[in-house]
Amino acid sequence: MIASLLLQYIALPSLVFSAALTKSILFEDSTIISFDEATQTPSVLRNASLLVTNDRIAAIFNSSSNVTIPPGTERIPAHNDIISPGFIDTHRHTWQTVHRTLGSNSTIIEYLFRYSSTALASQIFDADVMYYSQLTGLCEALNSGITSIVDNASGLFTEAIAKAAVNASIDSGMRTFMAYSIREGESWFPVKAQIELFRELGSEKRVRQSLVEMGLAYEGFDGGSTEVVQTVINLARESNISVFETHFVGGVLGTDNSPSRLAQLGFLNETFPIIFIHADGLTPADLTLLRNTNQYISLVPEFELHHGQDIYNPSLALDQASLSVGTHYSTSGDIVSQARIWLQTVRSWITTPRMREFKIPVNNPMSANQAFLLSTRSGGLALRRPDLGVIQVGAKADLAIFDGAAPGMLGWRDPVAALILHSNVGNVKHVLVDGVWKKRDGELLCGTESDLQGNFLKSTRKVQQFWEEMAPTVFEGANPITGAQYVQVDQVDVVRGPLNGY
Ligand SMILES: *[C@@H]1O[C@H](CO)[C@@H](O)[C@H](O)[C@H]1NC(C)=O
Ligand SMILES: *[C@@H]1O[C@H](CO)[C@@H](O)[C@H](O)[C@H]1NC(C)=O
Ligand SMILES: *[C@@H]1O[C@H](CO)[C@@H](O)[C@H](O)[C@H]1NC(C)=O
Ligand SMILES: *[C@@H]1O[C@H](CO)[C@@H](O)[C@H](O)[C@H]1NC(C)=O
Ligand SMILES: *[C@@H]1O[C@H](CO)[C@@H](O)[C@H](O)[C@H]1NC(C)=O
Ligand SMILES: *[C@@H]1O[C@H](CO)[C@@H](O)[C@H](O)[C@H]1NC(C)=O
Ligand SMILES: *[C@@H]1O[C@H](CO)[C@@H](O)[C@H](O)[C@H]1NC(C)=O
Ligand SMILES: CC(=O)N[C@H]1CO[C@H](CO)[C@@H](O)[C@@H]1O
Repeated sequence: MIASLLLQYIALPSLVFSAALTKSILFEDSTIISFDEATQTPSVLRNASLLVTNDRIAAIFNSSSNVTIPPGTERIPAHNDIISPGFIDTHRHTWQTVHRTLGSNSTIIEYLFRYSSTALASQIFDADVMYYSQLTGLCEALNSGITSIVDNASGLFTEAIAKAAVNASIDSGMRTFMAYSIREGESWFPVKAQIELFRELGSEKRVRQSLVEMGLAYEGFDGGSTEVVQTVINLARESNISVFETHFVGGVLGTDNSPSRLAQLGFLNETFPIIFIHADGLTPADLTLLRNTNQYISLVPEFELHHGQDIYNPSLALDQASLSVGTHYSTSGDIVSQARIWLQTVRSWITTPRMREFKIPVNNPMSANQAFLLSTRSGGLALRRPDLGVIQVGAKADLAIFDGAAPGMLGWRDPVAALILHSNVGNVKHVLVDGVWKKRDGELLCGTESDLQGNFLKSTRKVQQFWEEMAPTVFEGANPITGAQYVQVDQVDVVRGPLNGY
């Protein structure tokens, strides 16, 4: 199997064209994390080279193969490097970048009613704030080796703000699946106008020629009006969408857009992918539906643990799961951190109960390889894009290349373990999206056209002041959606004596 992978070489039409029409990059003599279809595991190729031609991986080979390198190919020595597929984030509210650090001790209810409230945010966001917040967030993601994002960033606020978000996504060069949300009850932006704008954006030449593909998001399957639910279903079916997303939380928080609920509405076994974000309330019936219709969930480990949400059930659906950051307003913005947190959490869930029975586990329930696949290929499968999240001939040239000689990496034997357990964002040396350099030798090539830093800082000051001046939101009594009681929990103090600050 390895041999057939190694010697993969297909005569892409572009390879026989003259050098002027093609652009090739050769990463020479490296370690490549490919994928073995037969065993469905990562396959490590050592002393191997990778040829990128235009937007695709054109060849993977070693010194014993006879591959013709197109004239004019750019040669990149990569002997100490580890070449990984770019990471895939299947859900992020990138627009919230400007809220960074504001929610360091926030609760989920405060997030829902305050920081993610588009009604509140619309009081301070304008097209500029949106553009710089969105672009900075996407640059942060590219810097960490993420090459595809499903963005829950548009269709909100106003037409100008939504357009600014799309502009930032195009300008970033991130492969973006823009899950444009249809929202009911926003007097300033009625559903009809939202749909018109969705259609307009999808038909714009500038968008069609970019790496932004339009998708849809909707949160009202369990409470929206029948009319809007049907409108959204029809819109999804008649538009050529790349993805449909919905938040499936359930439990004390409500927002129960479960696979079971969508199946009841006859909207689950569709030709496009439907991604269920969080899936905290997953039931065995939901899991069966996901498997039968091949739809995926999006795990958001760090965000959920920050708020103490119960994410045990989704851990039983890992064969239909992908990873995401959700919102980096209070968490790290890279997928490797999500993979690492998830890996160690699942390990602990499975082994701790056995140790409490005075037993000693002799095997480890989850491997670094499994975490790596969740970060890469599973995201591609969630999007029904087998050409994303893998290094194979013919796949998209979306790559994250790590410096294996960095202090925290040096000496690695297993490149997958090196990435998942030992790397940090600073070790990401090169990033390519669609064959285009987005980071090269540690230098980020994103947002270079404008004074991104200066403009982003202006936006953060404005937005931070807005939240600081707003009275804290007080939660008392019961939640209006589910009736669950609000409760105070114990606070931790690392200093002896009475609770001082926090
Ligand atoms: C090239 O790949 C083949 C197939 O995996 C392997 O047997 C061979 O040892 C490799 N050669 C070198 C020089 O790495
Ligand atoms: C890779 O190349 C090095 C020399 O650069 C050699 O020592 C090593 O055996 C090779 N590894 C494989 C797997 O062929
Ligand atoms: C390599 O391939 C080229 C053309 O595809 C051929 O002319 C050449 O003889 C081959 N070399 C070896 C060592 O097989
Ligand atoms: C975190 O909580 C402490 C104590 O309530 C408060 O002083 C601090 O401002 C909070 N930080 C944020 C970012 O809300
Ligand atoms: C988006 O970009 C286009 C093309 O550069 C520009 O004409 C338009 O004004 C921009 N819209 C916003 C809201 O920034
Ligand atoms: C549908 O969208 C994809 C990209 O998401 C595009 O490649 C394809 O051409 C579109 N098909 C039609 C009929 O517009
Ligand atoms: C989903 O739809 C396809 C195509 O119409 C059909 O073949 C398949 O049986 C359906 N699966 C389920 C679980 O309904
Ligand atoms: C911008 C934005 O947040 N859009 C949608 C994404 O998901 C939430 C649910 O958490 C929707 O309410 C938003 O409209």
